[in-house]
This record gives sequence, structure tokens and C-alpha cells, in this order.
Amino acid sequence: MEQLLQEMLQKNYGKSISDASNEEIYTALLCITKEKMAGIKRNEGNKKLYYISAEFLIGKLLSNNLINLGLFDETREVLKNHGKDITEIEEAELEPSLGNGGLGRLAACFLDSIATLGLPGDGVGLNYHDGLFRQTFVDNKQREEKNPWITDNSWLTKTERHFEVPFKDFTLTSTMYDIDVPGYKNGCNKLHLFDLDSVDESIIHDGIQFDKEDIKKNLTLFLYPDDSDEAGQLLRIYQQYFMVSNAAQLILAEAEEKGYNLYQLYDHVAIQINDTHPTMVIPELIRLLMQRGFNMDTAVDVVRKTCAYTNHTILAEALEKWPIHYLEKVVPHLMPIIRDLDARVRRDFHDERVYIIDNQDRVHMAHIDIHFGYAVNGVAALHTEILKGSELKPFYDIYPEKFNNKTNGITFRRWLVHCNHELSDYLADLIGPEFMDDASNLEKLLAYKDDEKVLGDLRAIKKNAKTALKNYLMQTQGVEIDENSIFDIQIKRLHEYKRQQMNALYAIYKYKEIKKGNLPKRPITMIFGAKAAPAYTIAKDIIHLILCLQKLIENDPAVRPYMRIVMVENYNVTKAEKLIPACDISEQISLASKEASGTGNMKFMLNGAVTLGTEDGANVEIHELVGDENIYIFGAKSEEVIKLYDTAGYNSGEIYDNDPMIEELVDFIISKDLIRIGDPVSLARLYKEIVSKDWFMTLLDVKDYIQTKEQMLEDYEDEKTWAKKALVNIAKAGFFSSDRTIREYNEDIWHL
Ligand code: 8GP
Repeated sequence: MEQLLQEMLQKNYGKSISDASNEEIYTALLCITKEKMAGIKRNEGNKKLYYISAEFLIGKLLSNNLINLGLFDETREVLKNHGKDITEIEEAELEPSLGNGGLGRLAACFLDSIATLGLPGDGVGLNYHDGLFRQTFVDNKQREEKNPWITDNSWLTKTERHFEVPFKDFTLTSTMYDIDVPGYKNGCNKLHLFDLDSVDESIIHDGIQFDKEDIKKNLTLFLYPDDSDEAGQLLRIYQQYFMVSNAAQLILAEAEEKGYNLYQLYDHVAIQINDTHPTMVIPELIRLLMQRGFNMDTAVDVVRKTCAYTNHTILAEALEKWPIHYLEKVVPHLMPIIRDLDARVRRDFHDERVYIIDNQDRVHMAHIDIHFGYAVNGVAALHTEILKGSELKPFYDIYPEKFNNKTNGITFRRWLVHCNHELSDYLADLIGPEFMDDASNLEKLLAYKDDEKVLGDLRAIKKNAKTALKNYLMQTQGVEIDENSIFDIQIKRLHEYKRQQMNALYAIYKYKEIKKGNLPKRPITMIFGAKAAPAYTIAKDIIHLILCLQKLIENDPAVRPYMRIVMVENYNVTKAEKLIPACDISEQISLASKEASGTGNMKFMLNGAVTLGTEDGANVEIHELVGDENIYIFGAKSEEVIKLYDTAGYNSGEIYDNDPMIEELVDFIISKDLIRIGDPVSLARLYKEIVSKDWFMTLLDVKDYIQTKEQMLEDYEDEKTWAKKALVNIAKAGFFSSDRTIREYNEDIWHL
């Protein structure tokens, strides 16, 4: 590596390693890594997977690619010998902003594991120029800015593949870009991102405004453009169809190039539909096969044996339903096929709950996936049970054999080896490096659970990560936190069901306690990171509340030494990598039944944080693995919650009226203290939402939550017992390796 790097820097800049800037070294490493990846074998086989997803939240790639190529340690060493720090060099890389949350990060972890297991499988998505918006805070509110990430120094490679994508009023020609996905000590796959040459970033103004009707210029500008009006919804349909038509054409082109018989496409191709965004690939493939001479019955049969669907949510509002007249405006050529599919369903099943087109002329995308795919999976055990037993029960009754669970996972290359070198090096020394290939080896750590030396080492590693985070937050946001305080972290998309508002109520509780003179033994630092969808008003109100509380405490010398709130600006993968190793308390507090799985919960446990959570999503499985002593569970269980919804039995106003403590906390949202800092309209709207609606039952669980968190703070003081909990969490995290998840997908669904 030393020689390669020296030559590259000499050739490009006439400089030595020691003289080159971080940017120059980054660029040189990018070129070297790209060349290395081009040289490794492609994963090949008789059957290939295409993972189609609107999001691939891949994060920065330099370190990860070096790790997977087996070059990381050497590179770090070479740089160190020349007085350079790889962490600083990584700062020169821009994070591709191609995803929003768990669904997109899962897709990225899966690509890593698919390549690592040596399976042939490519990702297919869109090359959004500005991705998800960049978040800034102005006047204690979220502001959205564009987020350009594509430069000459990106990992994209332009290819010669182009496809014609027909819309009602025009046809667009696509260009395919590729990003290499090297497996850990294994072959390479690709992420294909489709784009349009005519897209024009100069039409963006005033933050993230642009003409939603100028499709040729806006098609791949943003991920999830605002869909609160008709033009926005039409744009989403344009994007989705552009994505899947390219995917379908690519799949058929590759199959034809390999000489496969398209009548047996399913022997050579598996298509995973990641949530409903890529659903139109089903009618599109049928259309393309019919163009090639298939009759409809045969085309339907072949497609049904090729496509599988993953569900990521039971929230009704998140299950896409497109009005027919919107589809007619964008992709009228798909409608005869969709109507035919609906007719087939109506012929076979006399239950309007499973129809594709409902009586309001809306097309239910998930219904297409379930009827015309061969597998349907949820993403954690509880989630899959809820799908089978309630949300998708009518479908489960028809097709029990299609339903299966695939509990999510995370790649340990990024979420341990890369983001926490110190811990991963320590573990490798202590229990041997085998856990890097087979994560179940982490259990060897259990042998040390009463070893004072090891427990002390783990505490020291955590402390170092906390200090590193402290320095990072000082540099990036100018806030100073205390590394001796407890770091309590909630980082995830802002959504009412995830209940950041409940955590904010805890902050109010703690603030008031401190004001009363009930001082905590040790200060607490509450860290939040979250973006709110631009049109999601209440989510933005919750951010506003948190930022106002942050300001209130910062300016109060009586409280500030005992508690701090930090809302991290523009939370993304890069920031997650710094936050997760430093965490003591992992906040996983969704309303039971609503969080399909969660994957942050897995990343935190792997890095030695203890979970504070409800019995929801994968928390249930974490609980089973670590046992009662090593997790803090609170709140209503999912059956109780589902019953409350079914019987309309929840009334937040009643709880508020009858519980003076809760009333006091909620009232603080509209207190003089906060109104002085914040926007009275926003705060009042949130207050009203909680007392009159509270759809995700914050007030049902808030007291149990506060009590449990207080217990945790007390238990933290027994340092040895706490370190033991951390150790057990790390040791038991092996199950959540995405290598395990992908092995299961392959065995049960893809058969590659
Ligand atoms: C997320 C789920 O909320 C999370 O529980 C799960 O772990 C993750 O998917 C991966 O399965 N869902 C989303 O990120 C999501 O629905 N995003 C919406 C914007 C489409």
C-alpha cells in the first residue's frame, strides 16, 4: 500500500505522503481502492438476486471497502507512519445521501453480507443527486437544505447501459451508474443506480423547493420529495416507475445475454422488493415479457415465481395506495395489466379486503406484491406474527406458505470493526479474530463476565469512545459535554410512533427534579438525532420542543451541571458511527407493535450499550437473548396496545386529567419558560396533539418509562454490574449479524 500510495500521490500532485493534504490522500486512496475492486472476482452463479430498493443508505465507503479488501490495518499503519490519521482523511469523503432510515440502511448492510457470503446479488435503485435533505437548525427549528454528494471523487462509475423508459407523455433515456460492493474476504457485487442525464440541480431554490412538474429536470433530484400535494405524488410515481422499469429491463437484458430461457426466468433470477416502492416491477415485468411474446397467464406465472416482498411497517399510512387516475397520468400502459391482476384476484377470492383495486379506485401496492410474489416476510419475529395475525391476516389465511420471518441484521464490518476499532481490536486479542467471520463466536466473551480486568477494560474503551464523541461534538456543533456523565442516546427517524416526545417528557421531568433540588448522583447527557419529513408538522414540532429544552438547560446554570440535551444536526450514518460506540443507554421506546424491527437497537448492543425499550420489534429478541438482568423493559405489551386500538379504548385526555404528575409534565410544553424560547404556535400544537389525540399512546407508558430510566441511572452507579451487562450485550449480539439474516433469506427465499 505504501508504494502504491506514494506513486499515486507523486503522479497526481507531485507530493509525498507526508506533504499531501487529507483531500489529496483521500483521492489517491479512492483511486487505488477502485482499481483493487475492479481486479477482484465477481460473485457468479446460475441464479442471481436483484435487490430493488428506493433507498441504499450506504454511508461513506473508504474505510469499509478497505476493511473488506483486507487492506485497512496496513493503510492505517502506513498513514500513521507519515503522520496522518485515517479518521481525519475520511472527513474528506462526502456521505452519499441515498436513504432515510432503517429500511435504507438495512439494504446497505444486506449488500455487504450478500457479497461477503459470495452470493451473486446486485442492488438496484436511483442515483438521487441531492438524496435526502441536509438538516440545519435555525431558530430552534429544522430547516431543509439540499445535500449534493456527487463529485469527481465519488464511488460512482458511469456505465454504457441505457434504457428507454416510457411514460404517458414522453420517453426518457436512462444512464446506469455502478458502485462496487466488495465482500469481506470475498468477491464483488454491484449497486446499480439509475439516473437521467437531463436532471438539473440548478432548479432547486429556497432550501429544497423546485418545480415538481418539470420531470426531465427533477426526476432524480431528491429521495422522498414532498408528496403532500398531487404534483408531489405524481413525481413519486414517476420515480418509482423509472426505478423499476430500468430494473426490469436490466434483469431481462442480463438474462438474455447469458442465454437463459425467459420461460424459466425464476431458475436464474430472484427479485426482492424492498417495501412497496418497487412494486410496479411486477406489472412492468409482465408487460416486458408479453412484448417478448408471452401470453398473460404465462407472464403472470413466471413473475410470480420470481418476485418476493419484504414488509417493513404495519402503519397503515405507510402502506402505499395510488389512485388509479394518478397511475393513468403517468404509466397508463400499466393499468390494463393492473386491472387484469385485480380481476384475477376477484375471480379467485371473494373478500374485498384482498382486492388490488379498492372501492375508492385506489391501487394497493402491497396487495400486488402478496398475490403476485412467492414470498412475504416481516423483519422481526413479533412483526411477522402481527402481520400474520392481524395486519395481513386475510392474506395469511389464503397463502400461509408464503409468509416467513427474517429478523433483521447489521453488518459487523461497519458497526463494530469500522466504527469501534478499539473494541474490535480488543475483542480480537481477547477471544480471537474468528468473530469477524462468524459472529456467533462473540459468545466466547461470556467466559469473562466475572473477570474484573476485562470489565475494567470494557469500561475504559467506552470512556474513550465518549471522549472521542465529546471532542467531535465540540468541533462540529460547539457544544461541550461531560464524558463522565451518562450518555443516553435516541437516534432514528423522527416519528410519533418512535416516541421521541416521550423522551422529551422525561427531560422535562428531570429538569423539574433538578430545579426542586433532587440532584442526580451523576449528570446525564441526553442525545437526540433525527430528521423529520418536511411535510410532517408534528414531527417538526417535536424537534422544536427538544431544541427549546436544549436551549433552556444550556442557559440555566442551576441545571446545566446535572443534565444536558444535545440534538445532533443532520443525523446520518457518519454521525451514527461516532455516537453508537459512546452510548450507555440505548433508547428503543416505540409503542409496542409499531416498530417492525429496529436495527439501531442491534448496533448499540453490539457496542456495549444497555437497551431501555418496550417489548417491540427486535427488542423482544434482544430481551430473550440477554435475559431480564441485562435489558430494561417497560410499557404496555403489543397485545394490549392492539386491543386498545381495536376497541378505541385509549383516551389520553383522561390520563392527563386524572394524573397530576403527567399533567405537570405535559403542561410544561406550553409553559412561560418554553414559550419565551420557542414558537408558541408549534408548542401549542404539540401540546394539543398529546392531550387530545396521542395516537401512539405516549401518556400510557410515560410513567413506567420515567421510573425505569431512573432505575437505570441508579444501577449505572454499580460500575462492575453495569460493565457486566454491557459485556453480555456484546457477547449475545452475534445473532444480529446480517450474515445470518442473508443466509436465511438465501435458504428460504432466494435459493442462489
Ligand atoms: C424501517 C422500520 O421502521 C424499522 O423498524 C426496521 O428495522 C427497518 O425498516 C428495516 O426493516 N422502516 C423504514 O425505514 C421505513 O418505513 N421508511 C419509510 C420511508 C419508507
